[in-house]
Amino acid sequence: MRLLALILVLLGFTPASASPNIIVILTDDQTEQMITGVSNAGRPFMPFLRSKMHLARRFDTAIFTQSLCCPSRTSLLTGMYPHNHGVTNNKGPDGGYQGFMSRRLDSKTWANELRYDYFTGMFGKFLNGYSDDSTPRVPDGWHRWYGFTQGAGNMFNWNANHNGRTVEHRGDTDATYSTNVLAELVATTIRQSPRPFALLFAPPAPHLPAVPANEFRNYFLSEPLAPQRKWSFNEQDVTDKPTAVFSTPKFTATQIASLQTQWRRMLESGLSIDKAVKTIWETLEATGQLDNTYIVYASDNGFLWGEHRISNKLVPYRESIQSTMLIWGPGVVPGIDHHIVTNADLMPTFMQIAGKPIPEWVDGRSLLPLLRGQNPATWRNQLLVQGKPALDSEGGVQSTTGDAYRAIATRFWTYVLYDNDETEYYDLATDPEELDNVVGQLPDDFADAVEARIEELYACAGEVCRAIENRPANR
Ligand SMILES: [Ca+2]
Ligand SMILES: [Ca+2]
Repeated sequence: MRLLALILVLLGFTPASASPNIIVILTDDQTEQMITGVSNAGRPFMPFLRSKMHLARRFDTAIFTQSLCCPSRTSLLTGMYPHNHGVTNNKGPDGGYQGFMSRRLDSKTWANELRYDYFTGMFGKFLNGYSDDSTPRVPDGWHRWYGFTQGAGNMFNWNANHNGRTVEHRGDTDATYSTNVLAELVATTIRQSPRPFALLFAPPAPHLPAVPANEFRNYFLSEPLAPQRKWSFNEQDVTDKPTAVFSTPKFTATQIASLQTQWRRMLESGLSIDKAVKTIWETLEATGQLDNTYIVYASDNGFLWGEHRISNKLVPYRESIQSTMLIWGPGVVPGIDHHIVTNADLMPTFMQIAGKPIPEWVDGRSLLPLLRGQNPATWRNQLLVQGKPALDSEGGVQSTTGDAYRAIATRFWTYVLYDNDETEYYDLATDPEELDNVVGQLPDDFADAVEARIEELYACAGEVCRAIENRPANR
């Protein structure tokens, strides 16, 4: 086939359609509610995105293998699970950009695999610690690189490494606001790309401190903290929960007010991301490429906003480990899809889109059959989710914040095994807010089987992982 294609090109025939383009829009700490939700006054939090949601395959059970920036981003880039790529923290030898590069994982990303066929580009926050590196370089695989090097949390006044050269952005006008600048760079790249492109747009937004653009400041001035409506908010009875949660006091009125302010700022900075999506979408439309481009919209992890008395990611509760992933593209059948998907599935999906073999190191699976509306005979019924390793790589300190665990998440339940041997089980069908840990009511043989499966999944790689995940996960 390749030879035939080559001959046709030499004879002056161009293929009917070029390889599809790929754009990943990856946001930081944006929860599902912030992506798909609507304000108290009925205004969508992301109005443009919402207006296009009916055209997307909308995966409502997108589970993170580890709800933390670097582990999740590394899975998205390489298709590997954290226990195999080894980047299980945001810093230290097993974390961050340094942990990623010391393992030479830049040679295992989709960008690197696609670099001869595609024009690849990375715009924004790559991995934590990139800004700390004394001589940040351009990781392998990227033709156009625009990585944050300084003030990664800042939306105004920031530096970037542009293909090895430092670029400074100074000022406090919206023209220098990082989400806007990065979106324009993506748009320019779309217009100028000499061949099919595969781009990662990774604004540092809406991560706290979440400084909004001037144009959206106070847009959600009177917006209440939505999670406050849940029963799980400041959970009244935590006697069912492990020690870390049981020993956590409720949020005070002052703390709740502070959470509410942060919530509003994140929503306001989300409006600039929404504008960026519009810029990208309209640029694709104007250049006639929209129908030949896959667009992925995903967050790198979820977050708890006071549920179970917690304000954090990493923990095994659904607002932390689960979100919605949206994908548009040629042949994509729109609709809500309940299959369990994860960030590690994007790498093999892109390989299939590009017509390339899926590398042997990949643990995830291609989403292409689901995107085409097929119902595969077998699919993942469960996914291993892990917290931080109990031994902190910084100094060997035992984690006491409830984030040292391994868990199995299915569509219907979560079983959590902490490194200190505490356990949790939630039946999402009867208890979607995870108010009642009923692990004590499980038959012993079921709990034993789940814990054995956790061990199996923690040791698996590639095809073995996929086979274990496909097993039934009924109670
Ligand atoms: Ca994050
Ligand atoms: Ca409870």
